[in-house]
Amino acid sequence: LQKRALDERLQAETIDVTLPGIPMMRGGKHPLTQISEEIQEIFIGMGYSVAEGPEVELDYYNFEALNVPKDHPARDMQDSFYIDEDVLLRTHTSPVQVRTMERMAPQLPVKIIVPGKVYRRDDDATHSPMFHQIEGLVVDENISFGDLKGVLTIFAQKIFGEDRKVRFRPSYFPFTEPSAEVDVSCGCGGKGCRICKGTGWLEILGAGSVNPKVLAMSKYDPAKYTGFAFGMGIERIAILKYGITDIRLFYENDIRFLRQF
Ligand code: 2U9
Repeated sequence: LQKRALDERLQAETIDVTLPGIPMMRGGKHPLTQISEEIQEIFIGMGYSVAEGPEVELDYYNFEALNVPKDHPARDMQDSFYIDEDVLLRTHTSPVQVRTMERMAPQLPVKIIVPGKVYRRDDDATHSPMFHQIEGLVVDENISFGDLKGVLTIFAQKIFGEDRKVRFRPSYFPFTEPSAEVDVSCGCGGKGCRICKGTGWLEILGAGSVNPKVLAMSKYDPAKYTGFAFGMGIERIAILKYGITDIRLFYENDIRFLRQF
């Protein structure tokens, strides 16, 4: 009886080991990770080191040390999420540059890029309460605005294409003086398209010479040293590079979007 039961079970539970298996879906890097790594590689190739720091920051490092005191109107554009009076979610990665300068002074050169998450009270098709930035900082003897132009021209051409042009428009940031918004020429060649909204230019980042007040607060003598800094949103670079229409697509994890990259 036992043998018969076993034989019956063996018959019933036969597995056809020649049937094809269930294919596994292969994962890939998120488009923001891909772009971030691509940007980092470009600057690493020009001799920059990568620095990182906390996302929960002191008001001092996020604002005060960057020449944005408590009553400064620039705070309106970077409204944050406060933990208490002195602690907040960082609104840019700039506090990491300040921390790095404090730690390194008086060593030279400071030549870093800082990737990471940042937080602002913003929420629509082109703004998210959390987004990603890469900022850069160079401090040394004889650093000029010309050096900044050279570095950012190489960067724009490596990310968007060697045939692209860049243009610098005067702007204002409390931490840089003079300051500029930087545009790259559009892939449509100036004919005007959906991505450049007919202008032929795409705004890709902000930059400038480091404000001497900021250098002094972080222990570098502005009479001896100069520097430049720049900042960009990684989402914005990806949106312009791929013609993406809504920033929220990056965070919804819809496989139909993600598998296109
Ligand atoms: C130090 C000194 C100067 C960083 C800079 C910008 C210009 C800038 C924006 C681009 C789009 C932020 O993501 S965004 O909204 N950033 O335009 N950022 S200069 O300047 C610094 C940083 C640190 C010590």
